[in-house]
Formats: sequence, structure tokens, C-alpha cells
Amino acid sequence: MKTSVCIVGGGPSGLLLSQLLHLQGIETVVLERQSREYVLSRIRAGVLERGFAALMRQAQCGERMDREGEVHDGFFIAHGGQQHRIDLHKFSGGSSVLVYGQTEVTRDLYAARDLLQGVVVHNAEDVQLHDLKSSTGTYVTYRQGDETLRIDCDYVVGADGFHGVSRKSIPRDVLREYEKVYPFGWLGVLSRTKPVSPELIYARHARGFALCSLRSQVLSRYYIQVPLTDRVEDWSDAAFWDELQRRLPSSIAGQLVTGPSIEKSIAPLRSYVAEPMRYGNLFLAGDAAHIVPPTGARGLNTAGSDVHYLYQALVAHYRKGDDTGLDRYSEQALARVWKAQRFSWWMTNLLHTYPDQPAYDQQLQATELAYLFSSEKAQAALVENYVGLPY
Ligand code: RFL
Ligand code: PHB
Repeated sequence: MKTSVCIVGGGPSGLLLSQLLHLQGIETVVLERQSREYVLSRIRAGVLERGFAALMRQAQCGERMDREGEVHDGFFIAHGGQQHRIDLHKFSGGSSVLVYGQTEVTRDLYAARDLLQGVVVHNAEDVQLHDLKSSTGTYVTYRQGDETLRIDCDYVVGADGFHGVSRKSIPRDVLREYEKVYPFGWLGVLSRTKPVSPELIYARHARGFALCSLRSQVLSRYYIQVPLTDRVEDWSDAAFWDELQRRLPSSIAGQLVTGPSIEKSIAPLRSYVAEPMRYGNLFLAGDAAHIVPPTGARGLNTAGSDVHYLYQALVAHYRKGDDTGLDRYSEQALARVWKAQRFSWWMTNLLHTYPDQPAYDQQLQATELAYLFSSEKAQAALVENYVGLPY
């Protein structure tokens, strides 16, 4: 096979880029290691910033998102038995976020790729990238069953997530890695129950962080902070609901509707950045290059900003022979990536309980919250980041 851009990874980053490029007449092939069913069974993000939603519309994938997604103008931070509302609308000059699940985003992107007969190869095993520095001969190989196939291309986009092969194809002496691992994870539960609050609640509690989120008015998504040593099997549904209730202000806990979990999983929290995001003809995008703890709802949204920059750069290359965007991609994407890192780290520190946290740090955390609730300027800074910094 021959194509212009070979995209490794059929998650939201890869599919969105493929769809946007196709609409500009630029050929792509997407190679995905898993089956479509598997990709669509992963429950992840829930909050989309304005820029991401705009990209979905640009990709002609915004119709169901705009119909079924919920516009949220604010969220709550609960602390010390009280809740404080953070007004997104007021402090961002009228912006908001959309609550629409990543699973639905991915489903819409697959439907759009099908409609345009975009090439998405599933169950592509042992993907390998070759001759990334070559000016004439970059290619990708993969296996399907007993057959090894080859795709010749101008560029490879590594959109294959944190555990993918693309980042690992950059030589060790070129790649710089920055990492912070947090001493806890999030245990998440999806349940077909009425959400306890129409708006998200981020709760700080001495027993640990909790988050009340939702996918719709009949589908709830809740998370609690757990030690890294916990396993999903350790948590019965009853134990989860019990612990969640203990971490919420009593007025909210009393209204919690519980039910059987549809999905239950633990995600460790990690901050990670790989630099540069380009090596020869390879460009990294999304979780392949960076990870944030989910506290600030930045992961998918930051993947979206990478896609935005890369899309613009590739269009300029193919349409006008202008390579400035491609040459600037790594620097431009990383500038925004680091701001998302800073915000996610800050929000994680604000709301989580650290094991053996020194009394001094505990006091600072309490003061940070008190300052936030007393200062409209501090709230405006939070909001500016949460609704998404401009591209
Ligand atoms: P993905 O989604 O990991 O997709 C990568 C795809 O590449 C495939 N792959 C390979 N394919 C071929 N060959 C290989 N060798 C391959 N290796 C891997 C994989 O099968 C997969 O299909 O990365 P992408 O597209 O960059 O998307 C990133 C987002 O998924 C991620 O940032 C978000 O889910 C993070 N996140 C959130 N982000 C937000 O913006 N808002 C949120 O509210 C939010 N909540 C969350 C989150 C992530 C969470 N977890 C589980 C980490 C909540 C949670 C709990
Ligand atoms: C979610 O609904 O999965 C979600 C929402 C907000 C976050 C993280 C996850 O900050």
C-alpha cells in the first residue's frame, strides 16, 4: 500500500486527524492494534473543551455531539462539608464545556470514517516504523495473521497512546522524558443511575478525592482516589458507594442514587511529557507524547490541540508546499502541552490526599482552597485553563 500519511493508532487522535485530512483531499491509512469493539469498550474522558468540539464539527462529526452532549456552564468543588460553584460562563466571557463521552466521540469518528470509506485497519499487529529520517523511503510494516504488509508513506503520525510503538521508535539519545508518578489512582464506576448532581462535583476530603461526573441524565460516572496497591477485585459495588458517600458533603451524599456498576476500573495517575514530538518524518500526537492525571480533564483536549496544529501543518505542506508548520509543530504543540501539564498537576495537588503528607503541606493545600474560594481572580485563572487555553 502507498499513502501520504500513515497514522498509527485508531483512538480519538488518530481518527480525528485522519478524518480532517481526508476532507482536505489528503490520503491516510490508520493502523489500529485492537478491534473496533475493544476500542469502543474503553470508558475514558467525559469533558470536551470548546476547541475540541469545534474540531469535531470541522471534521463533520459534530451533529450527535451537539444534539446529545450537555453544555455545562459550571462545576462544583466540595470541601469541608460545603460546595462552591465555579462559574465557567462568568469567568471565561461566556464559554462552557461539553459533557460528551470519549466513547461517543470515537463512535462518531468511526461512523464518519466509514461514510467516506476511510481506510482503518484493525487488529494490525507488530507495527514497526522504518527509515524515519529518510527523504524518500519512510515506510511502516505490520502483521495481519501470517501476512506481513508494508505501507509506503511521506509521514507517520504516532497517535498510538502511551503504550504505543511510535514514541519508542525515537532513538533514546534523542528523546527527553519528563515524568511524575502520583502515589494513588482513580477507581471509576459507570452506572445506569440518575447523576447526583446536574453539574460535576470535584470533592476534596481527608479520606481522599472523589468526583461525581456523568454521561447523561441517566448515566453516572463516579471516581474515588485509591491507593496504588488496591485492585478492582478489592472493591465491591457496595464498598464503592459507601466510600463515595463518605467523601461527599452530607447534603449530596443523602441524594446519591446507587445501582450496579456497568464498568469498574482503576487508572494510575501520571504526568509525562516526551520531547521532541517530531523525529524525521514521524510526528507524535496525543497520549503517545504526553499524559496528565485526569483531574483537570485535559488529556483528550490536549490530544485535540496536537491534532489541530498537525492538521494545519500538513495541509500547508500538501496545499502550498509550506513546511513552516511541520518544522514548528513540536515546539508549538509542546508550549500548550506544558500548560496543560501545569494545570493538571495543580488541580491534582489541590484536591488529593497524599500519604504521609507533612502538616505544612496540608496547611498550604487548605490555604490554596481558601484563596481560590475568596478570590474571583483565582477562579478566573482556573476557569481559563479548564475551558481550554486558545490554540
Ligand atoms: P488512545 O485513546 O490511547 O488511543 C491510542 C490507540 O492506539 C492503539 N495502539 C496501537 N495501534 C497500533 N499499533 C500499536 N503498537 C498500538 N499501540 C496502541 C490503541 O489500541 C488505541 O486505540 O490515545 P489518543 O487517541 O491520543 O487519545 C487520548 C485520550 O484517550 C486520553 O488523553 C483521555 O482519555 C484522557 N482522559 C480525559 N481527557 C479529557 O480531555 N477529559 C476528560 O474528562 C478525561 N477523563 C481521561 C479521563 C483518561 C482516563 N483514563 C482511564 C486514563 C478519565 C480517565 C479515567
Ligand atoms: C469523566 O467524566 O470521566 C471525567 C470528568 C472530569 C474529569 C475527569 C473525568 O476531570
